[in-house]
Amino acid sequence: DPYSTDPPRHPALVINSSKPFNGEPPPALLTDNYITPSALFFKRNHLPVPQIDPDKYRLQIEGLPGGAVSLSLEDLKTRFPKHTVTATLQCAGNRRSDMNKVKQVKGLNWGVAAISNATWSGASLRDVLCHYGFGPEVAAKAQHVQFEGLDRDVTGTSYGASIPLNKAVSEEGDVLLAYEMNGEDLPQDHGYPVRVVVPGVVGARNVKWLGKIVVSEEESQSHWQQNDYKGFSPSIDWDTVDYKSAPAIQELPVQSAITQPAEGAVVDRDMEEVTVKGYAWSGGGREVVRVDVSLDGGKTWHVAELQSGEKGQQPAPPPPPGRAWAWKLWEITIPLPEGAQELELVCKAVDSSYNSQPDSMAPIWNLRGVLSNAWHRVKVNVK
Ligand code: MTE
Ligand code: MO
Repeated sequence: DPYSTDPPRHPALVINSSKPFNGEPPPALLTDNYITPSALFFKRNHLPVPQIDPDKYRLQIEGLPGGAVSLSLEDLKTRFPKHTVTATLQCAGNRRSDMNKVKQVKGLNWGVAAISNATWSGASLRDVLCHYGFGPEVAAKAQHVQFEGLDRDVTGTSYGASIPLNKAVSEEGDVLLAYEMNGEDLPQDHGYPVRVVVPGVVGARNVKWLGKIVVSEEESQSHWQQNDYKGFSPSIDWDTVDYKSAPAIQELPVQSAITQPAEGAVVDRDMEEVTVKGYAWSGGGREVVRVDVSLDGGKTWHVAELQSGEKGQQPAPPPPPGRAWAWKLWEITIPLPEGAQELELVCKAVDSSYNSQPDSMAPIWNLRGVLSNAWHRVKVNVK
């Protein structure tokens, strides 16, 4: 069993698949912390977790003028300054279960918690590439930076993905070769000893157990770059889909979800009010500027209070424009409408480009169930 050496996991995780391991925290736990504890951070593995000896670990870099480079973990830690970034990771399939309710899609049936927020530290990818010869001549030719993981399937193929070169080398891109998560060595499930953190970009490009970086004219040819993680029209089915016709997902659209109360929960009428909590985030460094919450299915709205730090602590300083990589938690307490027996709670977020979420899933339905970001709706009973 290639999974027998997988690490132990937190028992609270809701398991979507155990081999490979895919799990998410219960929604109410997710928003208890601004920085998700690593043990509760959602885990999305396509393959067995590789066992990597840190003393033997090498990171190969190809496609730079000086020829191939091979770095040890020690090299990465000592030759380059350590940068720290707080960034939210979201799987392309987060909230797939809501899309599944419209019509069956293919993929893991994620709830609302295939998203988490952590503080990552490591070398800046830009620093490393520039140190080994990245410059205008390379930029004139290359357009992508490919990443290969050290996890392999039975045929020996490893997980792979790529990002646009601009994102990789821009000073404002904040892409990390991370060796720490929340102030500790990366946990095994999250890519020990090194993973790429591409803030603002879909989880799938944040390659774990990083073995190789290739600066190239082409995108990664991996299955996960070419034939997965792309969006299509609702009318496209498995007979008509042409994966070449759509671009690989990079930046994600604006997203929000309610984490409390849960679907079907009972709200006590005597309390005379209800508290609703959740998270909101947008891709590409666009900051969430507002979250609207409704108790009546979207007829009337209330503006939630946004939180960007642990509760009761000093909020994080506002990020520079275009570099809002971390989510916002939000909360609001609203008086119960008189006589209401059932409430349809709804949330929707607005980002700094004034993008907002679509009101329903059907028009954004796609066969793989990705980019599932319609208004989140939760029904509760008042008793
Ligand atoms: N990297 C490798 N090497 N193997 C993987 O299976 N899964 C990707 C990405 N990087 C994956 C990977 C996907 S689809 C997501 S959503 C994120 O890792 C999940 O990261 P996490 O497990 O740290 O939450
Ligand atoms: Mo993912």
